[in-house]
Amino acid sequence: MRSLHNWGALVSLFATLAAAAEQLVLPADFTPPRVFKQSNLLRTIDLTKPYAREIIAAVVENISKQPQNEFYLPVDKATLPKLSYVEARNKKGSGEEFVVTPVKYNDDSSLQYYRILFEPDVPAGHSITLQISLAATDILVPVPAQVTQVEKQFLQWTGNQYALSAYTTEKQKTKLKLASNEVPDFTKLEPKADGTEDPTKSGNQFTFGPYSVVEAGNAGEEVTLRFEYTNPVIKMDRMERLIEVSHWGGNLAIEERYWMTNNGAKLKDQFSRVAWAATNYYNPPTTAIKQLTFPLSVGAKDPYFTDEIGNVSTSRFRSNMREANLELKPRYPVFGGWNYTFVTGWNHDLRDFVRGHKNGEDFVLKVPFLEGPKEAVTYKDLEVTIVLPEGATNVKYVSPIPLVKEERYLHKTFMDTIGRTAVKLTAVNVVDEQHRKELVVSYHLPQSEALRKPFVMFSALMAMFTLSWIVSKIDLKIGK
Ligand SMILES: *[C@@H]1O[C@H](CO)[C@@H](O)[C@H](O)[C@H]1NC(C)=O
Ligand SMILES: *[C@@H]1O[C@H](CO)[C@@H](O)[C@H](O)[C@H]1NC(C)=O
Ligand SMILES: CC(=O)N[C@H]1CO[C@H](CO)[C@@H](O)[C@@H]1O
Repeated sequence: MRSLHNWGALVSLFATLAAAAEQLVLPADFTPPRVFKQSNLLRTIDLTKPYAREIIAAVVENISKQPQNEFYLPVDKATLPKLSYVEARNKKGSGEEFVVTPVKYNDDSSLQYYRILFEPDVPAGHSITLQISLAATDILVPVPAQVTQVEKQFLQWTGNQYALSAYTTEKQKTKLKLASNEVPDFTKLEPKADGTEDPTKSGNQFTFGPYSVVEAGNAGEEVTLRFEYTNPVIKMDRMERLIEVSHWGGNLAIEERYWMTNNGAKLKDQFSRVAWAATNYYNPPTTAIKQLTFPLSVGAKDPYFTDEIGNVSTSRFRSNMREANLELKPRYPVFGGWNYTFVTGWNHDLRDFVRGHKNGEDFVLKVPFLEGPKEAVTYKDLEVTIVLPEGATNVKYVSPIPLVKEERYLHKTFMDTIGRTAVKLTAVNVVDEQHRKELVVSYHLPQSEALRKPFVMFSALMAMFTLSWIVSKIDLKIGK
């Protein structure tokens, strides 16, 4: 096992993370102080995948007399449970990430807040270019809700004319990028002051605005767009990923359990195998889930794919020095409203993922938090469990995505004596953009523990041997 040299950097990383994870509680009557104004704001909403990705770039000016570092982002209460992540960074200069913390204040308020902490402070009279990125799942609704096997599928987005803000915005516009050019319905607002229409359309892009001064808290009118979506809306209602570390076997085993659903327009009428076979011939785009391709880490081996019925033989695995692609074909095309549950798994050499300190007792595991298919997909409930060897202590981790829960327990399997140290991490509303982000886990494994498994195996073998020797010495013959 190769050793890790920058151990100090790792230790300080864990310390910083613990500090950032604290929660922010504010009084129930909290309103963000009006210490900033936004002189220019551009909101870009990307609807090319079955979830919404929003980027807000704004020039934020400190209009108070003191340096300021707390910026508040309002979020609709209804959107809150659908949010996947909220990130913020300084778009100019070094581009550093700011710490973003959800605010706990008044559950009844229709607006909730995230606090973005500027580091360093913004001096009075100065401005910064703030970039906020966020994603939300379950925002796009199929309209109509049901289509036949051969009809087109349309998704509808509903949102606000203006970007929601806790500060006055002097100038702003919103750009939407849709999954296709075919947009049968969209909200037409009053023409702008210069008589041009609002929104303006160019291919699959729509632009609302530009608008002049909008006061804090004014979201404008509700706007909707309905556009064709030619791909399936793949949603994992639940996914459980098990990462098992075995020092003794030098193996990293990964197993994933999926509860998949197609959240697109539901299939109207009976499924026609004849019509399906006919379309299969020229292979047009379909809103049914026909295949998932998992780009695994290089070196993946021994893959398997099973469902309720058993092995699924229509999978393909192509692996070489540069890539390892696992193609899984469900037993049937998964149409809108249909479910499919399956299990897949594979192995890796442990040395590709674990590094040891030169003392031989401290280790760091670096592994993707989740891998998942290359198709656009969202995960409602995601559970990642890391099972470490027996006797592993002082387990610390850095998660690349926000978590809602952490559990630690002992996982017992065959030939284990005290049970293996396991950590179960739960996240919600995870989106495919978060695939392959790395989870870092550090742990202590005394050398005496490394010998536990072989010792247990050896003792068991010895006991069996002794027993059979004793048995062979007993004279079982009847009479002489
Ligand atoms: C499933 O496939 C694996 C490997 O291809 C094989 O070892 C196993 O026996 C199969 N199981 C069943 C139930 O067919
Ligand atoms: C699919 O799964 C969801 C969530 O687990 C469930 O609510 C729904 O009833 C299932 N649909 C079918 C057709 O089995
Ligand atoms: C005290 C102070 O300098 N306030 C300034 C904050 O920023 C705004 C906008 O740049 C200025 O107009 C204020 O004078």
